[in-house]
Amino acid sequence: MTAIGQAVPRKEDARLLSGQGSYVDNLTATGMVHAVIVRSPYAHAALKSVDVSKAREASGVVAAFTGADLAEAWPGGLPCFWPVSDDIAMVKHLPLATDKARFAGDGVAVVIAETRAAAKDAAELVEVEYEPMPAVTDIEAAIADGAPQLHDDAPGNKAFTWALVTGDPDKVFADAAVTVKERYRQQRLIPSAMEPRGALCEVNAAGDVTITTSTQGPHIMRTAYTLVLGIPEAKIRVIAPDVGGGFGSKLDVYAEDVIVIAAAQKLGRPVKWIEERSEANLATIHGRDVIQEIELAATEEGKITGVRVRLKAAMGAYLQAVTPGVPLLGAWLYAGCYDVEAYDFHCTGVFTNTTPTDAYRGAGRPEATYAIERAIDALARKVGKDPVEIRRLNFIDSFPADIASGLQIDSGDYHAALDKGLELVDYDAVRTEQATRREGGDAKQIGIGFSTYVEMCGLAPSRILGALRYGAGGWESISIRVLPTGTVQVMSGTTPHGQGHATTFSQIVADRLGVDVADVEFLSGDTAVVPTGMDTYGSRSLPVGGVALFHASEKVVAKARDIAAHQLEVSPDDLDYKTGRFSVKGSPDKGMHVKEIAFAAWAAHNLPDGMEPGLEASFVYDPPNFSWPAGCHIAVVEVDTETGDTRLDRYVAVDDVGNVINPMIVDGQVHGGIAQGVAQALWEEAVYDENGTLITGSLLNYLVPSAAELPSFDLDRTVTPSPTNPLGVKGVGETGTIASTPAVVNAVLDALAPLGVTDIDMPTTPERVWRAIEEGRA
Ligand code: MCN
Repeated sequence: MTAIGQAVPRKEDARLLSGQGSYVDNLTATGMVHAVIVRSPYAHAALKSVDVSKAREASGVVAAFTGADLAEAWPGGLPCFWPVSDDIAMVKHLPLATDKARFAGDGVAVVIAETRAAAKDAAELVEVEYEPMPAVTDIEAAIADGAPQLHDDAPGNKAFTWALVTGDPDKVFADAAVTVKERYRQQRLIPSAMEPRGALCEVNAAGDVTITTSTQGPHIMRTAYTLVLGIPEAKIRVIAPDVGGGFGSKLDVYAEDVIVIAAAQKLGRPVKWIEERSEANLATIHGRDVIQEIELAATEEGKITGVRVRLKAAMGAYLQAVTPGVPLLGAWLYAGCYDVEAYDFHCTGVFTNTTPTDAYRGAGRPEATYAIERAIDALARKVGKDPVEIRRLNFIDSFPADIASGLQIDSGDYHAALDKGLELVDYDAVRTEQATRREGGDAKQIGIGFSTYVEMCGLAPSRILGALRYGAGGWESISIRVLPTGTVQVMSGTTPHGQGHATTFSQIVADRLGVDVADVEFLSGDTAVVPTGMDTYGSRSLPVGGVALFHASEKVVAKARDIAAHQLEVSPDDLDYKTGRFSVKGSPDKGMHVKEIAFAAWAAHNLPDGMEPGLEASFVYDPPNFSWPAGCHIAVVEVDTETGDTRLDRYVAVDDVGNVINPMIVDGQVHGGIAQGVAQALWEEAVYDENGTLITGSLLNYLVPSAAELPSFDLDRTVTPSPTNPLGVKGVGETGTIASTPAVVNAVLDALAPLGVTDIDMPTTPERVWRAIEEGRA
């Protein structure tokens, strides 16, 4: 039985589910002290003075530092790796502010004490003289005349402009029989990983720095810490222990990590910082916060010919690691899975007095998918077509497909996914039930909404990243070593934070080398064990790292073939290979298993002349293209038209992620993704008051759904293997989040259609639904 494609139970679960995980806050070190950050309560305020002298004298306090005290440690401040355009304002971002605070939560001092409680108490004694300034949290207000200015070197709060234009959009729009123009607001979201961030830094007498941090990117962090703090890369070890979720938010180079390193260097003692939940809401990056204008040009029947998009994207107060690049990750997808001639995308990045934004699950692609999937429904209404019919009319249906925005989709079958979705949801029955309720004038109306999405993941071909000015490559590196007894070590550059890599990567090796999944040891997340890698984001681990693993396995098989041929005294070409065993062609009983070959390679008693002992190989894989998952998501909602209360009744998802390594893990990824996308549609929203204070500062007022709020999902798949990699796989980590949000909002609007409602902002809270109904009736 081949290991690939099996629902192998997750190897990591016995340990994690029995509470034996080891997260940063479980760790301790001899002589360890605790850091607490003093944060600005003001969204915008000049720092007249920061006085830590009283805090320094408090009981249990070891040290207290202002930004000025540590300024020499980080001369250039925190990095942004994605200067997307010539006009970008690469504003300085210091780990501890010295001139002014630019968002509520900006750090201004750090207090370090023997216990966390003592540090927290002493933090209250830090005296900061703030001169509050007017703050601006709204994107359009920030670029209006007379708005408060965040940075001297970003006039008008403009961070950058960026455009992608193909074909002749002006002509296409001038010639269009029909156009629709819509405006959407992507609300601000808080990533809310189960484990908040945390870091523990130890520095030994030789100046070697070991930082254990809750990160998705230990390798990127090591390079970043070198760039920020000037410590040679060879003297920094970064360990990502068990990491309790990230959703993109743990990919950043955060102030607190840099602060604990600088403090540990100064004090010669291990320093730990653990984020509280309310701090996580304030100081870990936020997602989305974009205003979208989308215009479609179409024929009378509704065949789309052109797409025009104008985006205004909030950066927040500073540029974090890839903040300006997030809109670009969606820039190619505003025509969705539809065949169009002309494309016109413009984006403006805007600074506001808010927590910096950055990549949050889907990063740019949920925004694009939301805009096109809502706009195509608007077009369907205008030309009088059913949402299913209009999608079919516009689907790209020949692959590989060169799309209007300039890239190439590897493979797909969009009709097949839609067909399956319609069957699963029983479309006709839902429409019949809807008609009955509408005719009966029921208070509770139902709506059905579609999202036929395509996304680009598996980040990314390095030369495309280079063309887009991203600061790093998109390759992935992996090594495998077959130990003398035949167990296999995998040293992976990508590191999991909930995705089950230990299991799926073991399946890939087990399949190629004919060993048990249990015989594979998966190592990752420690730069001393795995020195190179590009880490985990953009649903890349399988389509980039997993493919590197496949190629490394092939190298091992090739070497094993040479050893087997030598020992069996035949030519390598005279050997057949099947799941771990070489056999002599025509004499199947005569053969050797990879396990025996591993021992022979280790003992090295009888190897071909000049061959290196050992059975191991490395591979660095740079993908030739993104991978392009697609599918059809369908939501059925029930809306109480008297109260505005909306309930998600049913959810059908048919995804195509190419070949699947582990269907259970893939389903789990889709489940989590859908939950997050539905949450954006129905519940989650980060809200600031007019002074820039975050009102949704805790989980009491920021509604992250639990299983109880969600129905059981009906999942299915279609499979069009990716032709660009030998495993035929595409990523799955973000598909659910990318697809689900517009399906739900389209369903809400479908339910309200007879009441004259054609637009609603997210989240579609009962109040918003009720108001939309009132306005529709007016
Ligand atoms: N897989 C598979 N067959 C496929 C595709 C994937 O078996 N055709 C498996 C992979 O081998 C891997 C998992 O599914 O075990 C996810 O793979 P992939 O799509 O490559 O995504 P990554 O591992 O690179 O994970 C990143 C992705 C992103 S970008 C976010 S955000 C996200 C996500 O994963 N954050 C998560 N899923 C998350 N899941 C958890 N529990 N926590 C998070 O923070």
